[in-house]
Amino acid sequence: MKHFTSMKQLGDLQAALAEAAYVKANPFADQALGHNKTVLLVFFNNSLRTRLSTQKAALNLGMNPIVLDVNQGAWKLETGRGVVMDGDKSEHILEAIPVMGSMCDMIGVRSFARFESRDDDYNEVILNQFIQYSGKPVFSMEAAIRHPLQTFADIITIEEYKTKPRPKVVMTWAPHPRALPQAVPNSFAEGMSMTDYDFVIANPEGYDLAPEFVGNAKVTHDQDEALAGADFVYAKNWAPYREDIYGKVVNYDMGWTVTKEKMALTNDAFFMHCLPVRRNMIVSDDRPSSRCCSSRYDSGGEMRRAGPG
Ligand code: AN0
Repeated sequence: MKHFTSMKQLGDLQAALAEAAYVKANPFADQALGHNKTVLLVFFNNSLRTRLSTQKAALNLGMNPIVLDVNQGAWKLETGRGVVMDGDKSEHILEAIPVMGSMCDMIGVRSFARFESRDDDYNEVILNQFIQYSGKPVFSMEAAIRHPLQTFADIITIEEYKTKPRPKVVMTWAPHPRALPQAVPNSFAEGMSMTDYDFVIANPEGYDLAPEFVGNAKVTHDQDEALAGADFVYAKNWAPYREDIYGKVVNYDMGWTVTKEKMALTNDAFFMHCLPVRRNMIVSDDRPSSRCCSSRYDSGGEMRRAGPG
């Protein structure tokens, strides 16, 4: 059975990009594909863009989407093994998943890193139970360590806006008040390794991503050096991967916020962010000289002058 949980499972990236371009140009061409098929979208965490765009994609393909917000209206699910269920969780995930599987033909799952155990997060214990027990093809709508739908949309956007064959793409860490998962930056780095772009990661000391995701990418702790000559600036906060500080906010350095001055170091770069973005934390409102692109499916590639408001 085919699952989609990592960029690598896309196979040939160029073929996937060509197919995506076709689907964007002909959104209703495959209306018959999903006839009488149901896709269940299971959210353990909040979502705006993924929730809307995945439902819209399903409708465009003639499928029936069912959305389940596990924490709002369903029984609270226990996910650990051997737990005495005397707390607030009424049902075990082992009973819930087969029911979900029986009601649909494929399942999308959003389950963020919990930062309780690095091993549990990096072993994708929630997502893998859906793969094991639902009996249906599973796709990730951001799981603990990867967000391939986001990355695929990001690469489509870069392909649409790049003005040279091998643009310089800089993914820079930026400050945030809460610990955010590594899924988006991990997948972005994984996706970049499938392209021939000039890819650089800039992050403070202690914030290096897991080596399996960094791969052969250039990593620097000097943001200004990374931004020099960039064609795309991809800003993102993530919490540390390092074992002793895993999932903790140990750096709040506003010197890493992407500002107008920082963007002036670039080659008039496009600014990108997966959203939601905290203004004047990740990126300042005063970046009007830069260009912005937002990359989400059917709104993908939308570009606007980046003024405040
Ligand atoms: C999530 C994250 O950083 O992984 C979702 C991004 C698409 N962001 C927040 O929780 C704010």
